[in-house]
Amino acid sequence: MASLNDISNEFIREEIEEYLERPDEIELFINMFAQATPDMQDISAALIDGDHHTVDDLTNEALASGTEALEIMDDGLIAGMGIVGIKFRENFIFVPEVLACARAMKAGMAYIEPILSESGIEPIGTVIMGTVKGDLHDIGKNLCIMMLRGAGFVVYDLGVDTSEDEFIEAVEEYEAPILGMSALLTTTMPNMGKTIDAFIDEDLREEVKIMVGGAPVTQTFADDMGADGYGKDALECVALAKQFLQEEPEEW
Ligand code: B12
Repeated sequence: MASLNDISNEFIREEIEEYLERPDEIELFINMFAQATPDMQDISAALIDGDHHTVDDLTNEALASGTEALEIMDDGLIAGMGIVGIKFRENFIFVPEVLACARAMKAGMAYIEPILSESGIEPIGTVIMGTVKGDLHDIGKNLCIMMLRGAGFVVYDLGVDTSEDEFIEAVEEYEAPILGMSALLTTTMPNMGKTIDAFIDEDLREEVKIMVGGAPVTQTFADDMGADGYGKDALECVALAKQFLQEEPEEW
């Protein structure tokens, strides 16, 4: 196991010492940042600080110096957002600060997205993605979309606060064989199940494979509501979508 001193960035060391209390989370984040390069730690630090200008500059510089887009996304942006999430959960920071961090994350993602989407491969399938009704969280969904596009999927993004009818209309309009739903709130998670029920009511459930995700969602929850798959991160989202292509649902 790594120790705090294995993290070169002083700001991140202080953040871990000051705001993390659970031993499992302390260990997780020390290990995560200790294996990240100093440049990636700097990106995380700027993101945690809500400094979108610095995230913008550092992401640009890291790409120019040859760092892989995926490494920047995982070790820089997502790692930093993990600390932000804990500080928010424990009421050390509030919505305005989190929004500043989300803006910083978006500044970095603006460079990453075109690279991950630019694979130039033939489209392999169509996916509809959206955050469910009542839920405005879209960072994770957008990461999934970025990775799906990078893997060759055509993705229609319905955005946030998406109603059952909007999901159904999009699946019908684009004859999409795959639907992905995201939820970050325990109060909005049931809307995934309601959407699945709405597909059943419309006699469309057999036409589409449905995957779900978002921090509070679990495999058990996904199974209980009748989803075809659950993914814990953007890589699993892509793996699921590819797996669904192998098991093509009924033709439109
Ligand atoms: C950023 C954030 C916000 C931002 C959202 C900005 C934005 N544009 O998204 C703002 C400030 C607006 C916000 C608002 C609120 N938030 Co908020 N937010 C967060 C925070 C800190 C980070 C979420 C995030 O972006 N994570 C990073 C991404 C990369 O992770 P992710 O979303 O989980 O996505 C990954 C996977 O889950 C998966 N995935 C995601 N979707 C999908 C879909 C599919 C199909 C698949 C396969 C995989 C998949 O892949 C993604 C990439 O790896 C979380 C804390 C946390 N730990 O999650 C709280 C959190 C989700 N928020 C919370 C709360 C309470 C709120 C508010 C109600 C606060 C308030 N009082 O107003 C409001 C709700 C607004 C609303 N109606 O939605 C709570 C939810 C608690 C609960 N049990 O329900 C959390 C957990 C914080 C906490 N208190 O602990 N929030």
